[in-house]
Amino acid sequence: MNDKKASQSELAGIGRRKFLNTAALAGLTVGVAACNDKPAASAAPSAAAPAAAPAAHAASEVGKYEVAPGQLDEYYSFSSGGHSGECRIYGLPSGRLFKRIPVFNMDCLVGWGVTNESKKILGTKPDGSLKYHTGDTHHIHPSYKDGTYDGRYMFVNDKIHGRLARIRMDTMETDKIVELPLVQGFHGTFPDKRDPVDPAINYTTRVFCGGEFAIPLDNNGKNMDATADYRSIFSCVDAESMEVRWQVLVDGNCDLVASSYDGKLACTNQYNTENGVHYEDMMSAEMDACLFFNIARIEEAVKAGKFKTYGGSKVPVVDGTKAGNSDPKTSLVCYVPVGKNPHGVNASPDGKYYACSGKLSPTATLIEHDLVLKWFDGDLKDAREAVVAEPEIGLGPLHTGFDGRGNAYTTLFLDSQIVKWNVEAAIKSYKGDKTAQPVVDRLDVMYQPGHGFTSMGETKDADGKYFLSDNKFSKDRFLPVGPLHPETAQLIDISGDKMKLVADHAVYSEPHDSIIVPRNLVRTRQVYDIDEFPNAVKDAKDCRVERKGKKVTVYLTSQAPTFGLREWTVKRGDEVTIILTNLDKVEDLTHGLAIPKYDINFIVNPQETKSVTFIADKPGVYWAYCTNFCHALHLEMRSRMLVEA
Ligand code: K7E
Ligand code: CUA
Ligand code: CA
Repeated sequence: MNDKKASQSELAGIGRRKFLNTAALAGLTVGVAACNDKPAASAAPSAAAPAAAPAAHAASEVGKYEVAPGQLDEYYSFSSGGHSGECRIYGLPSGRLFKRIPVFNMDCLVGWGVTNESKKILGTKPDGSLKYHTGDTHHIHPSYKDGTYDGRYMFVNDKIHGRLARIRMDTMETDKIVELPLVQGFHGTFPDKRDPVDPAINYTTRVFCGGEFAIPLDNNGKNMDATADYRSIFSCVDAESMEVRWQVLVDGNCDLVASSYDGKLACTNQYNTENGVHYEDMMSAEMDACLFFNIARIEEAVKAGKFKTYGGSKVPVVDGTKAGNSDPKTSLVCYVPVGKNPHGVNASPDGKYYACSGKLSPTATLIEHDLVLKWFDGDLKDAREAVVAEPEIGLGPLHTGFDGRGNAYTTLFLDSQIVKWNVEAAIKSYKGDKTAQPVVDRLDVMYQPGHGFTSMGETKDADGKYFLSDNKFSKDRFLPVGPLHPETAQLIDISGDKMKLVADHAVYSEPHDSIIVPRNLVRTRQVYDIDEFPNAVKDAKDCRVERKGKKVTVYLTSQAPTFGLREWTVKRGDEVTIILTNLDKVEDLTHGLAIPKYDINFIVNPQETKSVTFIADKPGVYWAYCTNFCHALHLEMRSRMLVEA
């Protein structure tokens, strides 16, 4: 397969298959069955056969990618956690898991969803209970400055409830969550990289969000059968305030999202041009689209009052439909036709191109940034003319990473491969040059890759060292652990001509997209500043119980190996708020507080303050104890809560 002399159609691995037929589609819908239809060299994963082990390199070489005890990883990888609702931090190349960041989920370890502070971020109902307990994180992207990561924030979507969360990168904790109006299935998200108009703003101030599922705009149960009126919405959130700035009504739907390096455009691939409600309707058209949003024009339209509002939301919604945008010179949105049911759109690090993969077409469509701008100027007859290449690369292409050396790496879900293709060769081939060979390498992965991404590949500093393939199936790659398998994250060295598989990392379900960032770009703090918390209990001497009617506040500190109060007394029926400040200043010295039968469990990191509120409805003695091993006398670190009958 990897022989340089292999013909391009062999390398492309598609030959007879062209566009997917109905049988292959049936295979797609049942998951992995379609992977039987693949070249002989890439053995199909069967239930038990560990057949497809890569024989490409010696075991000794694999050691090169290990990180010895006491040594630090070269890269961080920040990963979404799918329907776990969280995000994770790994080290690369080791694949070691460092941290799970609770975002939309509840988390016992840190008390996310337990403390008052986290509940406020997550959002509550009028009775103070959490509005949602679930989330589905797919795409995680940091804020930018001058085309690369600035280490301030990461943004991540919740597909289920249509929420966007922000994670502070100094503490790696979620600090804001916003719910998008009129949106279900918020899928792709991407921060902008600079302002479209003001050159001084060369950093992220907006976050773009693609709404995948079309719904009635007044979703009040009165118009559910009028499916032709269902609409999808593209949203823009302010990166600082995390308020929704504006939204765009589109024809069809949004899926993944990318942003341009010059700040002028955001784009989303669209698999449901048909506006179908059932899956066969969504696959009926031969072509779908990639939509480009003209950010400056949209914001002018909002300023000029050319918007509507829907369903009780106050957010301005501009018209991005084809009917409302017939003249390119005033259009807010450009619809570029691409292969059937695309999945994924990625901007190349040089800012020139967007790769939009076919999924149901064995092609990647390459769209040139400047030509889209030309269309908006009225200088391109047809939006399709913005397409500069459409190489046939294999079956089920999804996501594309770039190496900064002119090559693209696309995951092939159905072929269970990564295909490396050369951008310039693809452009030449599209122009009719028969000698141009777009596909330069392919590598089997185990199995069914979803996202693949390169080190720094979504910045202008793409370094071309690693590609990580986040695979959806792992089957025979790890010891069996019952019906739910781990997923596989396969690390591939892309620094040479040939891709080299160098590690299999088992990861808990289910990562979608991740990024790989050199360690020097991430600057975290290990100890909080006590003054960041207005309710901090700054001295053990300040520990006390204050009562106002039935409301009782317990001021508490922790300092290994004691809490500031040996016991505290409340009355049955009191509303009790415990404020706990960790006075320890030593790095890594975290304490916890758990109260049996009261469902309280949270941690306080060095110099951090958190609080919980509950009704003392059960009289008796309750040992409030430290959960986080902190000291030789950790087990002795406990106080009594006395609830009088
Ligand atoms: Cu392909 Cu939600 Cu990015 Cu999953 S999406 S893989
Ligand atoms: Cu404090 Cu354990
Ligand atoms: Ca379609």
